[in-house]
Amino acid sequence: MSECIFCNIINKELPSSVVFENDKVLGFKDIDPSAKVHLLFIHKNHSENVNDMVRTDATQVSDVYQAIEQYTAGNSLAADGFRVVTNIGKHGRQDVFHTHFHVLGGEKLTGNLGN
Ligand code: DGP
Repeated sequence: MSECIFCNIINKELPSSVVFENDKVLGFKDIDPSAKVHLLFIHKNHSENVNDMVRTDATQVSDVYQAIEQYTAGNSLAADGFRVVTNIGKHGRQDVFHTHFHVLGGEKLTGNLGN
């Protein structure tokens, strides 16, 4: 087992509800949803946050966004709209230090992006 819970999810050493998978990216349901639909999209290569990801290999950002586009295009999220959020560090309230992109939707979200 890795110390990183999302690496363990990628390696199937921890269970998750997978909604999307290809050779580079995994999408799965957030364990503590903040909206009717709350998914997490992660790259299979570990990085700590999106700044770290860009410094390591910026193409990973497009790998993740392409996966989000492919997943949402196949269901009502793209038609109705959704939000993508990535938290960085303490002030960003990041709790899991494997870069992840929250995909939120399935209902009209609040306009509040702050605390
Ligand atoms: P953040 O605060 O941006 O680091 O968000 C971390 C998210 O990860 C949070 O919404 C809850 C979710 N999460 C934490 N542990 C697990 C887990 O073991 N499984 C799943 N599916 N989600 C998790």
